[in-house]
Amino acid sequence: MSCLVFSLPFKEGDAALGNGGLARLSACQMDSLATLDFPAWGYGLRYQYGLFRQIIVDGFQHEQPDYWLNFGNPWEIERVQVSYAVKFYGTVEEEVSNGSNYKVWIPGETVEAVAYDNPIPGYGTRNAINLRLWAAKPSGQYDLESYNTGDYINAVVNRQKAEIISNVLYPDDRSYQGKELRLKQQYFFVSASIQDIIRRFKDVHDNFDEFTEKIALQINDTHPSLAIIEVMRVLFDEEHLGWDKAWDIVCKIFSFTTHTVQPEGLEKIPVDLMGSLLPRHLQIIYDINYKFMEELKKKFGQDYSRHARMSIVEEGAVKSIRMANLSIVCCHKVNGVSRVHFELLKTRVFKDFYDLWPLKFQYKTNGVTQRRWIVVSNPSLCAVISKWLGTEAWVRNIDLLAGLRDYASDADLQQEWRMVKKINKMRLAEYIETLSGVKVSLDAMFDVQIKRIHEYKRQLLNVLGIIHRYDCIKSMNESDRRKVVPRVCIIGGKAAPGYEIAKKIIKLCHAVAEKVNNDPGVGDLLKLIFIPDYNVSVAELVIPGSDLSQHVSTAGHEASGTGSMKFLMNGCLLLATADGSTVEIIEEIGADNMFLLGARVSEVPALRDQGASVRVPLQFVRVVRMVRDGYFGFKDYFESLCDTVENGKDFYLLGADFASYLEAQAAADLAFVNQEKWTRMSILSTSGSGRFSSDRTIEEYAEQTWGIEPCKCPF
Ligand code: OAK
Repeated sequence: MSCLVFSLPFKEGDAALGNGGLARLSACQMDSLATLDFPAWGYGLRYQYGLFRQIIVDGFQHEQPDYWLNFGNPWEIERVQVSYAVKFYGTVEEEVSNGSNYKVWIPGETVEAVAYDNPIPGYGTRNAINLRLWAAKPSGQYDLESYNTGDYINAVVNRQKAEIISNVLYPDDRSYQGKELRLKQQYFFVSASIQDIIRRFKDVHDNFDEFTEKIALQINDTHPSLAIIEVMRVLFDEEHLGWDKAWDIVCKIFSFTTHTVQPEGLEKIPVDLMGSLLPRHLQIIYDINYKFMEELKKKFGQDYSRHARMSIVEEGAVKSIRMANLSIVCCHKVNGVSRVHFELLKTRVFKDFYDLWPLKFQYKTNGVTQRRWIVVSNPSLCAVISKWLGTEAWVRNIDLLAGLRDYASDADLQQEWRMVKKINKMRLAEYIETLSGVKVSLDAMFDVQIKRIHEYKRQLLNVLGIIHRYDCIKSMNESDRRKVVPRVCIIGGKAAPGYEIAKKIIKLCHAVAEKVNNDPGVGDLLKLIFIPDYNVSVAELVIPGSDLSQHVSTAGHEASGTGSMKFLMNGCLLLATADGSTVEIIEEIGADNMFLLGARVSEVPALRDQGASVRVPLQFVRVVRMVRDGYFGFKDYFESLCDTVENGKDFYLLGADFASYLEAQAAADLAFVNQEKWTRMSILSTSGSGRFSSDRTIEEYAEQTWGIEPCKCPF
């Protein structure tokens, strides 16, 4: 049995408080908010256990807890004095005050939320903003009943249960299982944050007249969307502002960004669960929905199927609250994260809502921060860029990167550029050797796919392509072999613990690597490395050392994708489908400077309709057969994986795109042989990456959605 555990040589581990692209996007946006002097705060949960650590045993993924606070966290400031009581369960009663009836929520359980502040300093400015994370602690009021009845032991045990709420991050970023603890986490986070926002506002204001001018709240996907209902509850039930005034405020302060494409990926909370945990919130949701349905009737008459599609409450075997519908109804803006995503929202995912409120819908193409993804992770490239631009100002003003375009063919820059890449490849090669024992050639093309493992992201397409390459090399004569461009194929990513097929893809990577890497007849021409425990620190090492990077999701499935932007900034060439933000990347750097493949968004439905009769190349049939026949071992285990791409079940169209994938790979080989051409393409990639800085995204949000301006620190 072989077991691989490896620690990166960095000074501290990641605070892995998110699953993937969605959370990392927020981190980039916080850096931009601080650097651009915006007065903004972020809120989140201080999980004791972040995303699991992935270890690989005999090629299989195993999960280990990530107790990241083991050695303390020097960057956070515990604010014991900033804490709020968060209520759960209980009943709703009526109360008369000043001649009016009000609802009062009598909770069944109360938990304390304690603030931990994580200052985020801007770059080149004195502005620092705050990321406030909440930790759950037992409340003084917790289970008073047991104390009173003398059940001391039970009372102490129950107090400890409170802490469970912020214990662990759910590691599956997409499936919604209607778990009570997850809903508890969401409300805990939301309630504490809203109490904090209102308290901070009330510290300097006597009434709510200026609330909508001072506060803008951005809902990052639907996970915090209960915040909308919480503000409604506080303003209506506790502040007694009246329904219309409270509703007006809510609609003005909240905006929503959706980060998904699949309608089936949208979050739904079972009504029974909501009613038991948050009884008053469920009533408010029903009231909002009732008024919304009345509005629909006025607008569309008796079109009941439209009403049913748009309703916040979904009827069915499990009656549920559709959190996306709730967010759209209550927010003044609904944002997509790329142009393709926006088109899909308008025409498919939220078509009914777009027909009703076209002006609500917008998009802000995602971006990443150059300060982390170039300056911190690639200091050598950073130095070369500053030297050739004659300034470091691009670190705050990314548009200046375009100035590199003029030197893309300059022999001196090209030489320095290649040297930087070599240094980064050396670093990566050392890392690979330490963790896997495999020595890789620096002359080989480092071809990388690192991201969460998902069927739609098609790591399987990559592995099948590697098998094809291996098969070709095996059948070549000596003179043909000499023409092969050596490749080091690197794959990394975590599979959700319960995602069987994703775990099989990881195992297949290892099984193929075992065969290929130990085949003396192949040698340096092909190596396959699976990098375990992919995380941000690993990305910082891998991205600068990559030549080519793959972003090959089936068109129409990746809302944006931000990994591609990090590679682009680091001068890696992209091998990609026209999906998510790649479509906009093509516009910036030109299709000639990348390797495009696959069906386009508009072609996918027709291909799917063809089912088993879709045209699939023989090479595809052959490589799948090799896996099925046990060429890489584990014949029975891989059978269900092969079934996902054959016999009319190839939903993600690996077979249909395979020929095009191989062509794109061949074009990459051809370009790599001509190092001048390759380096030019690489420089043009970096110089064209300016649009994909989170600084631009944040400026767009500030102007078009939040209506805020920079607020420079006066000292
Ligand atoms: C996860 C759970 C629910 C909804 C969305 C996600 C998610 O991770 N979405 C990802 O967001 C990124 C940031 O916008 C995008 O770049 C990815 O394409 C998208 O999958």
